[in-house]
Amino acid sequence: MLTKLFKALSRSRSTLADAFKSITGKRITDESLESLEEQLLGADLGFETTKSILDVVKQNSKSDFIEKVRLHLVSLLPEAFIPSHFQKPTIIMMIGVNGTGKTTTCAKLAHVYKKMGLNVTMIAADTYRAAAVEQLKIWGNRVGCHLVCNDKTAEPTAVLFDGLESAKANESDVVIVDTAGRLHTYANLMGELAKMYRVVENRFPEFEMKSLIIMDATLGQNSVIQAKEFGNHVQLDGAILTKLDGTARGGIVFPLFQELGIPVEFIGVGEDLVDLETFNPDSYVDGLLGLNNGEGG
Ligand SMILES: Nc1nc2c(ncn2[C@@H]2O[C@H](COP(=O)(O)OP(=O)(O)OP(=O)(O)O)[C@@H](O)[C@H]2O)c(=O)[nH]1
Ligand SMILES: [Mg+2]
Repeated sequence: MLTKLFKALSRSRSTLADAFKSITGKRITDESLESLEEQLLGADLGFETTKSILDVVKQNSKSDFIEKVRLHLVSLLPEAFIPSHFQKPTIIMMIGVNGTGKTTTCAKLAHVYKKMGLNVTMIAADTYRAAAVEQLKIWGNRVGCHLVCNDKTAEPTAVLFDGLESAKANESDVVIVDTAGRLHTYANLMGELAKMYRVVENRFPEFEMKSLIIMDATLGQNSVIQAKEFGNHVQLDGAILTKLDGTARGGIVFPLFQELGIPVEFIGVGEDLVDLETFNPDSYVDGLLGLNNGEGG
């Protein structure tokens, strides 16, 4: 059976698989390596990863290099993410630029944790975009989880405070906070994010906090640049890569980890509640290379 991730990676796979197919079983020449390099860069693997793959191909040109490439790619990625690995009740701040999929992903994530039997609260702390709260309310109903919002305030920190009080009273295990889309250049919005973090640190020490950057994979290298800029302002503990189903840029996961050291935790593979896959390097690489139907070796 084809996994959802494997299907979502089909466009990325066609670029990459074609690139490797074009040199398999042939004598490797400078021209063929150049063409491979071009295709790998085109799939957003980034310069460093591309260069290291070319080295593997050159060293193994006489053998079946695909297996070597597979092992090499897996070694460049973060370990498989295990959602249940956390000690204390956890707050997950969902941040990123406009339209990357933050609100949708809040709901998908709530669904993942709820299915694990955990008590989940979502906090609608995007007080900027009209209808943002309404959007999360609809998702909250579908997930069937506790949702805290306040249409009457334009102060995200106030919503966060109320939400955390409520999550505490409710004995929530996981609190997912939807925030407004912002660019690193919006100094006031970045300052506001820092303020929200301080509220958690100072007033809710019983929670562990982590922030995830939600990145739109269709933006390719630009999404890595955005993440870098965000990382200059706030601590980033992980990333969720969305919209993998609509892009050939699945290679972006490599520069994200290689250049920024931000591990991917989940992958968005569609617009539904169930379209979120826990990141696993073996399945991901298999999906990119067209091996094992994406079932991870
Ligand atoms: N195909 C696909 N679409 C997605 C995915 N994740 C989100 N979307 C779509 O992307 C669009 C934007 O999603 P939102 O969740 O509203 O994004 P946001 O980051 O909250 O947007 P702002 O609050 O305006 O910054 C919606 O149409 C979603 O359905 C995904 O993994 N795959
Ligand atoms: Mg939103």
